[in-house]
Amino acid sequence: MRIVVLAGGIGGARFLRGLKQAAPDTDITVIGNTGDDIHLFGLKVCPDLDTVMYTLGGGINEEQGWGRAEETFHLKEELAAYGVGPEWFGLGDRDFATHIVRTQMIGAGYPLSAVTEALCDRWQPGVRLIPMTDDRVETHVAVEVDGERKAVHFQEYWVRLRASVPAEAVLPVGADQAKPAPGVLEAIAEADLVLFPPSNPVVSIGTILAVPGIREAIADAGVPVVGLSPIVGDAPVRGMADKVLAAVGVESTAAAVAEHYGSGLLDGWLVDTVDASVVERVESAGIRCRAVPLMMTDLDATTRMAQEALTLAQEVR
Ligand code: GDP
Ligand code: FO1
Ligand code: CA
Repeated sequence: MRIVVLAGGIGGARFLRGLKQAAPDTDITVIGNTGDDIHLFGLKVCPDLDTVMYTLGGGINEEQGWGRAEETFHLKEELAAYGVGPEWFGLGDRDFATHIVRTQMIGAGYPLSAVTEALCDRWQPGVRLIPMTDDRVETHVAVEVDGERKAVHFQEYWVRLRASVPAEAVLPVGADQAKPAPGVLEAIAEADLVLFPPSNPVVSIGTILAVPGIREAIADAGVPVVGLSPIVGDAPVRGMADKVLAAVGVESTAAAVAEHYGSGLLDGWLVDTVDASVVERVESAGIRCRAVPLMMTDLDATTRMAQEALTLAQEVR
């Protein structure tokens, strides 16, 4: 069996650990979001790709959910001593090595997809990880700060501003001109199943779907497309999904997110048991829906979530 998963960072990565356990003999291709990518100190940083790679490869900081375990910050401190920022973005010493290798390879002419494959040679994530595109895409967020309307990089919105100002629009800059990375459309065409993990529907999965050709390939693949809600009890489990959903005019509920994807894309949708009352609403939108526990508290719970997604896929087939 071949499964394609569209993934952001923490939500996608943690779900993938459960999926690997639930479907051990399965060929899993992960299409990773690169809209969060940022260039800092001359280096290209790919937070969502790295979160998937480190989480599945055993190098993640488990408590934080991003960055390296056993990290130190000497380099950041030395840069700050020279007055070189930004100080608001925490790049650790171990993590820096990944960005140096990536940037060096890109400078030597390798596309991001080839670089990601090379980095994964070390981490052995047990899935094939492909960036959504080799082209530069950067999510920007339109905000109003002190009466001035401006667009800031997604990382500035989330990490520096802590999503404390309303997001008025979310712009995947460059997405309209981007091409799917080599292997992306092929993996979708050859898949038996496409899964949307409980990743951010706007700035993770929404950004991947904004790359021309990807949404169409999924809709045309003729295989079940099953998603898991990142919204539980009308709020994101963590992060700022409520803020960016508001920016695209979608309420922060498990049902509204399913309707936002729509029955043209989604065949099945899992909501948490606390949201069981929305099952009928989702089904009346033409999407098969079940309520099951959706909190990824540990690997066993996450594995059961992945099993539920596979069971729902059988039903909608
Ligand atoms: P990010 O790129 O690091 O923000 O990660 P993703 O986009 O992959 O996932 C973020 C989403 O994961 C957030 O909207 C969270 O609500 C969701 N999430 C995190 N942990 C859980 C969980 O245990 N259960 C569910 N259902 N969603 C979760
Ligand atoms: N998140 C933070 O909240 N603060 C940070 O300083 C920070 C640094 C960072 C460095 C590398 C990396 O791969 C991720 C990092 N993140 C940090 C997480 C990241 O900003 C976001 O959680 C994701 O991009 C949201 O999807
Ligand atoms: Ca992300």
